[in-house]
Amino acid sequence: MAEQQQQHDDAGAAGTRGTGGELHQEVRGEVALTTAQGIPVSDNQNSLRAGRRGPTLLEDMAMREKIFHFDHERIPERVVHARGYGAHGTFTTTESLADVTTADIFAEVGRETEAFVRFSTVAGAKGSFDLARDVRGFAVKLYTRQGNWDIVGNNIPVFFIQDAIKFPDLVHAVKEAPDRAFPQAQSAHDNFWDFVSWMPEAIHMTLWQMSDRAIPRSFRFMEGFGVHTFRFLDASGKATFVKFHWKPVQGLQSVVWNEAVKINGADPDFHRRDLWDAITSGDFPSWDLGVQLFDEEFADSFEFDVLDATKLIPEEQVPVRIVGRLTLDRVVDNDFAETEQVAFHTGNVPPGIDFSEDPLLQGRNFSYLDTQLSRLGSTNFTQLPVNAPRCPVAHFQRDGHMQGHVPVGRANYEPNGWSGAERGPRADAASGFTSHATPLEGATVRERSETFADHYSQARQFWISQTDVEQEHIVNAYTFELSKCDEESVRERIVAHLRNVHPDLAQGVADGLGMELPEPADAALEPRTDLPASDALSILKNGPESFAGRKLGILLTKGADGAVVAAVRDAFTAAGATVELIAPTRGPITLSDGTPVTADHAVDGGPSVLFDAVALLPSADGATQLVGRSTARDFVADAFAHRKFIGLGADAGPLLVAAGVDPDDGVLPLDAGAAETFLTRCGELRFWDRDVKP
Ligand code: HDE
Repeated sequence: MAEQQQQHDDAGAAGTRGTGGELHQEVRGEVALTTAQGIPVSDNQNSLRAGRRGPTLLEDMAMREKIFHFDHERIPERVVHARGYGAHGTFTTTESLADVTTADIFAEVGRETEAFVRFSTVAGAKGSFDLARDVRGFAVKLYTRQGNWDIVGNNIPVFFIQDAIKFPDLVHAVKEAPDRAFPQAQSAHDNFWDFVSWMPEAIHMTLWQMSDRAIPRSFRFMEGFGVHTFRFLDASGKATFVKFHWKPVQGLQSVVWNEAVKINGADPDFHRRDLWDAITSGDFPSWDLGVQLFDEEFADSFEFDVLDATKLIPEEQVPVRIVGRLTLDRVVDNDFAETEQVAFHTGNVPPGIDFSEDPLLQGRNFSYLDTQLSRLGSTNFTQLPVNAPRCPVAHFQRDGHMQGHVPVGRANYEPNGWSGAERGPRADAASGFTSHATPLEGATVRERSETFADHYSQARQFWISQTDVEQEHIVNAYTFELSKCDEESVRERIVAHLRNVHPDLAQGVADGLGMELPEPADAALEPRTDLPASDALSILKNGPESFAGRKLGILLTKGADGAVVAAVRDAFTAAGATVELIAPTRGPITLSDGTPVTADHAVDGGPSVLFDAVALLPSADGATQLVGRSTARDFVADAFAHRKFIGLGADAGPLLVAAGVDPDDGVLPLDAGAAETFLTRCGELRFWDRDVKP
């Protein structure tokens, strides 16, 4: 048998990576099926039984082992952020920060650091849909040469609560109600808004959550934020405060709510499929890492407390300095082994980076390590390939469930009198992790500083920073969510808070709900009205500059004009966009010039919500045929209602009429010569001037 063994081929289809079992047995040139113990299996179809029609024998160890393992395949899902999607990449330092931090990752320009990222929704279960209106997790693990650094952030720069002690209440409130076990993956229900209505500190975050930030078009088109204030430490121990930002090179983009609802039905995996498709097609998404650096003096003079995670520091006040770029260029080999088992922890910071006293961050530093034990079942989860540091690891932590290391030598304690290999590692004050020498004072109290008391001013600042379209979406979102609350008092208490944010917002929501304006809620501190608008807070002011990375859907039929289809396809593909074809059936069809094409979607399974813009290029006969199909009419009506650009082929007119669409300047005549113009207009992504109410 030994001769038949071969070295494990990492790329082998049935292979395993990095878990021992590196040797495969071979049979007739193929990898031999074995049990987990390596015993070759002779038959994987029939269990061992007493006679052809007799009972199965307990002695069938191959079957027992197989079913035993299957029975225990699942592990507890994350208590929040259960639904997520991960990818590998590289972080490249583009600016040295050696003047403010000893962190090795920022020591020199050009340094490359391996990275793993997991994006997620917060409230939904692991199997929930991608386009829930929700905050997105944006967790980054950087395998630095001084150990793992995790920036466990979100796509929104502030949070609902100021103190970690409220986190279980917040999460209980937003998740499905415990008695009825619904609703799933959404905040549009009484429990969530009831909780918020008693927690004015949450109001600022709900403005972000009701904005289109909570329905991103893709993980690729959203920002990430470390949220809390951290510290950088230089060699002398001097601290500089820092906030972390990830800025998508692809620009920001969201969908509209009516579209999100339909995407969840058409493709519940919309976001994960998007990331998978982009990376596997070589269109690697990137984010610039930016830092906002400031000192104690700024912190003392700033209008809000930099330890309060319900506040941000406007970029106009402290500019974001770009110091590196993260590029995701490899999908995982195995979702469970990598994305499900990856364990992030805010406490994972290398020397040169330190925490602040933010009470939310302090609570997180306890929670993340703790949760991994119930999720991954052993303190040895750091040995899993996705969690293992890429730098050497040397410590005296020993044993525990599923210990995969085999430590050698006699010493498992320190200090010891052994020498050489027996002696083991030693701590070093010069190169080891050090904490900032923060002067602290005061008696033990359960009190919050009054510098945390202003709950509305930044909410107002966010509101006035939005474009009209974005404000309209925020009003609609609050109206939708509160209309799902059966308790009138909940609706009233929320609108009472909104009165402290902005009169237009409160009035818009009250009108949408058909209620009288309640009295404003009592405010701990009088809301300020002097904070200026900040353009960085708007999505539409920070959109992309082209259609690159976006998707065009071409609805066509047999006999469609081959020259136009080719011109549009070539123009969009050359610009870095993806083009997909939608036809009455998936089977091959022939275009007018005899070109055979195979559709990517049948029209019933390829609604326009899956695309950023659409072109209608049926033949005259085809248009007549499509007019009779409700899904084709919906394709057009939805694209129009979602304010998408529509390219209109010479014979597509009847389809517009059937969809009830009255063409405007966002519906562009499309022939072979107009492909480039259409592409340029599509770069604006939406025709926001269109006067429609989806
Ligand atoms: Fe988390 N959070 N969180 N959180 N969080 C978790 O850790 C927690 C908070 C965030 O893709 C859990 O491994 C507490 C803020 C992300 O694996 C848990 C508090 C921010 C992820 C946990 C917060 C986040 C988590 C669940 C209040 C943005 C997914 C499973 C003090 C800055 C990471 C797990 C991944 C996951 C606790 C608040 C981001 C239970 C106690 C604020 C992106 O440990």
